[in-house]
Amino acid sequence: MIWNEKMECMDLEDLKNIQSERLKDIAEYVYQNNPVYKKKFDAAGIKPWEIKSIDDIKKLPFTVKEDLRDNYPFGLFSVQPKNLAEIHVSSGTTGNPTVVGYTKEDLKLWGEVMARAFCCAGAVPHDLIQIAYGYGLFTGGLGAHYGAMEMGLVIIPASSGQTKRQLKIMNDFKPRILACTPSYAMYMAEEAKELGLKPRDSSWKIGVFGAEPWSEAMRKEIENTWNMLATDIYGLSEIIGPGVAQECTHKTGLHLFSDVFYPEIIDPKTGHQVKEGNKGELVITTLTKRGIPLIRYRTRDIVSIKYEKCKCGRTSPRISKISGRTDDMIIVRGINVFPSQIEHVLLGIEGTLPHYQLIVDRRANELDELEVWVEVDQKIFSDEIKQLRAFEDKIKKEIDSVLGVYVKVKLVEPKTIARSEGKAKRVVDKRVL
Ligand code: DLL
Repeated sequence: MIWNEKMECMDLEDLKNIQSERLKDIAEYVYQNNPVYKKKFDAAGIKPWEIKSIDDIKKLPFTVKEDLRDNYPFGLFSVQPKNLAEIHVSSGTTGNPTVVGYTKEDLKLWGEVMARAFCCAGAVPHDLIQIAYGYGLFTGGLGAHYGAMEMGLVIIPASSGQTKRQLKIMNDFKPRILACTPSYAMYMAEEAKELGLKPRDSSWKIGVFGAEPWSEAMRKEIENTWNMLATDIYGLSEIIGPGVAQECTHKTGLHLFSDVFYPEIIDPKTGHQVKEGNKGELVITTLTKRGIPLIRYRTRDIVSIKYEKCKCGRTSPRISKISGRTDDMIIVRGINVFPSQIEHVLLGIEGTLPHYQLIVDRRANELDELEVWVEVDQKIFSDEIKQLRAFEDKIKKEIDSVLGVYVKVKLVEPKTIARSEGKAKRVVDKRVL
């Protein structure tokens, strides 16, 4: 089922016309209503009325996360706080958190795009959905909630955590859809097995997983373990939360709802758009949001995009699975490494478990070192030291042959690495930079 056939299957020329109209409108709107944007536009020497079509977007200045932080809490908003309906906060590791706000209209938009997303994943009205993203200031829980409400799903607002209770709910109420982070889906499988449940017999048949990078190998692992279709959902608080893009059941890229979120893929160094199909940083302009519309927001997420029509009938462009973030990239002896690439290699090796962590360190005046901690089967642990070393070597060689980088490997026993009910912490950075 396609939630909004008119918008999701629109002829690309018509879509471009809508995008152009909306860009003109939003550029004018932020210029009139937000002093920070007015200053930015003036500094770039562009007036909103000079924007004639979506192709002129290149003339507009970028927005970066620091703009939000520097203007904490409400400086980038285009409405007075009293005219908002809801506020969310995404916690950063340093400095001020990022604050975003929604007007009533924005909340409707959020419900709309999330309803599109659930339909993409294969949900139909009256399906039961267990929402195990955190509710609260994080956008995952409530965003999913509004979409589920909009499309008429039966909502179980479980929020994240209390894993035994999650499993009891699944077992007793038999929801067909599970929405949570992929790492939490794996954690729940582990707990289920310990409780004597058989994950493959579970009622969950569709997973709507996102909020963190996860590899194709992890998808396979989840699909095999739970006997379900695992789909990828992407989004970020600054743009709306979850609901920016979502895979359909063909799993050939995530449909990005470009009538409302206009995507560009740029070379992060030059800021120029890259050719269709090439990887680069995703930049998004919110075309209709009112509370905190963002112009050319640099997500730091790395994707490629394609514009061909999908087998499902949707014409909305598709982005590739997010391969990493520009700021998540670890440079080991000059080679760029993303955690998801390591994940892919690890999960392809028989005997490893889907729980790992990357430790980055740098001794004084030396190069960065990467140590990969990975849990392995108890069976491997009962092997002799010699066999353990051989297994470590096998992992090192495999990583070297795929990524061309030499790493250290440390095998650890099951349950050594902290489990996550939300976003998993894959990288521990010990460098003092
Ligand atoms: O994570 C919103 C969300 C909630 C998306 C639930 C999907 C599901 P933030 O906390 O602001 O918002 O984090 C946004 O998370 O820029 C990406 O780096 C990463 N991210 C989100 N979805 C994916 C995904 C929510 N499917 C940041 N694959 C983004 C990889 C993802 N990374």
